[in-house]
Amino acid sequence: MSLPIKLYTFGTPNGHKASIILEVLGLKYDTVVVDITKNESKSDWFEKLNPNGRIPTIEDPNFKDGPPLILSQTGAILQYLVDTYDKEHKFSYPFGTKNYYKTLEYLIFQVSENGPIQGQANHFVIYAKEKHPYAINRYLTDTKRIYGVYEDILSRNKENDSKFLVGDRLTIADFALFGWANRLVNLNIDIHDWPLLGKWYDAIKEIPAVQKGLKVPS
Ligand SMILES: N[C@@H](CCC(=O)N[C@@H](CS)C(=O)NCC(=O)O)C(=O)O
Repeated sequence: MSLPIKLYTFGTPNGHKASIILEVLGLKYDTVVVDITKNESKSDWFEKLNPNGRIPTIEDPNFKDGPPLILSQTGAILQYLVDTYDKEHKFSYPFGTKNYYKTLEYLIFQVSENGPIQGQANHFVIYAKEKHPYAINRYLTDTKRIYGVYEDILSRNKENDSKFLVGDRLTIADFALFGWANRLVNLNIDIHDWPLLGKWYDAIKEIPAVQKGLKVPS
């Protein structure tokens, strides 16, 4: 890889998923701050990159021989980065193997259930001006249910004492979840209420590259 990747981001759980994987893979990247509190994610210039108007987005000028690849949706970003830059499979499994598909399963679980449901919980518990007990209860209950599912996934992975979601190594399924697990505290939920997840969380949080990723944008 020669030129730095551009990361359009803000300091949110989805933004941190992207910065953490870039750090963990040791990739060169430049950060462009998109201040979502000022609605910059809905500005014309940003929506030209991502019609959905949400961070993060990456732009990889090294994409094959053609123009840069512009990519949004954290599931796609994380998959693209390991497919392209983790040729030794330190944080992924070879295409077509059982663990490749299990990683995909839990990555999709994260982006389609964990992120949106916890996001709604955040909205109704923290940001909504009017407090709706029905909505608060519904999304808090489902957020806790989903972390219970992850605890079960960890407990079923007997390789390496249930330390990882899939097989014997950290993958994008773990890093995707970590971005959101790191914000559970905002809902007054302690990840250590699930013993395996608590250990999983503490171990990932100690990784220096993860700590760097969590500080992006500075
Ligand atoms: N499904 C998207 C969700 C991205 C997303 O919700 N980003 C939030 C920040 S965590 C955002 O940009 N919010 C600002 C807005 O909606 O304008 C993904 O996985 O990348």
